Amino acid sequence: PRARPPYQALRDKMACPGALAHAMAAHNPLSAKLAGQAGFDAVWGSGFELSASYAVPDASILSMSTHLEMMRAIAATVEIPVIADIDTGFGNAVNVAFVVPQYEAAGVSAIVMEDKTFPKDTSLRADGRQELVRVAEFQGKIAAACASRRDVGLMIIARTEALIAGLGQQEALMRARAYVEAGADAILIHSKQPAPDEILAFIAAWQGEAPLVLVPTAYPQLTERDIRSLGKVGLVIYGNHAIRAAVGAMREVFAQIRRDGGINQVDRTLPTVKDIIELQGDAAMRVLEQRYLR
Ligand code: SPV
Ligand code: MG
Repeated sequence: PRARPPYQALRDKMACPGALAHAMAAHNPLSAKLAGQAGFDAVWGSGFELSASYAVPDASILSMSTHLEMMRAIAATVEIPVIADIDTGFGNAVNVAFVVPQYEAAGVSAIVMEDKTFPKDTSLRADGRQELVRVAEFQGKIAAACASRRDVGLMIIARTEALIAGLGQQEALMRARAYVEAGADAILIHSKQPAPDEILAFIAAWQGEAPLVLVPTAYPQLTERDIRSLGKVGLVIYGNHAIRAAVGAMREVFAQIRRDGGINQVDRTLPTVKDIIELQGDAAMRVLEQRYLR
């Protein structure tokens, strides 16, 4: 049994001035385990990554159950907190009130819900359909999320897509403040501008009502050191680097095997089978064998 719920470490780090928590995206328990081994503070249960791993668009195509069951499998595998990307909350405030306890029971430490209409379109695509729900409607969804959690330690992170939708900084700030008022523990402010200017302007104007969360995919030049120096940001999420790494690695190896007409050349460049067996949790299984097989 765990002495402290996993959300506590995330909450503590996000609340600590000068500290910055970091989360790596994962699309399955193995990628989550590798993120933990690399030293990330948390796993980002990315809808984009899971959609990509099913080779479907990140546009509310996968069902809630598919995502929920993956979060359950990840949370059962890793010790670090899991931050679930629940997109728009799979419906209205009533749906959210049923969804949140299920994610909580699956063992996640935080949920991130965005203010787009259902079905959503992915944020980083050029010319995506980006339509937001009314502010009051989303406040209701946040309030429903907060009220339906069994443990108030579960973090409810509200995400505004105002900048992604091209609505400007005033709209983004107004929405972010309204969402904190409705009970959000933190605000994820997303941008797809290739320079961090609009994010930096938002952070400068933010009065620090709640910690901010950034996903710097579009503006990778902003490093953790830069972000820490700004204060106000409690968490940085690397949103799709597990699936991109996997795609790049598989492409390269598959192509080489076709080029070489066999696995003779690639074999020594790959992680060993022994390495994979260890990642599968073989050591723990052998302990069970020793202890209980009679
Ligand atoms: C995700 O990883 O699913 C996200 C981040 O929500 S983004 O793809 O940038 O919208
Ligand atoms: Mg997403």
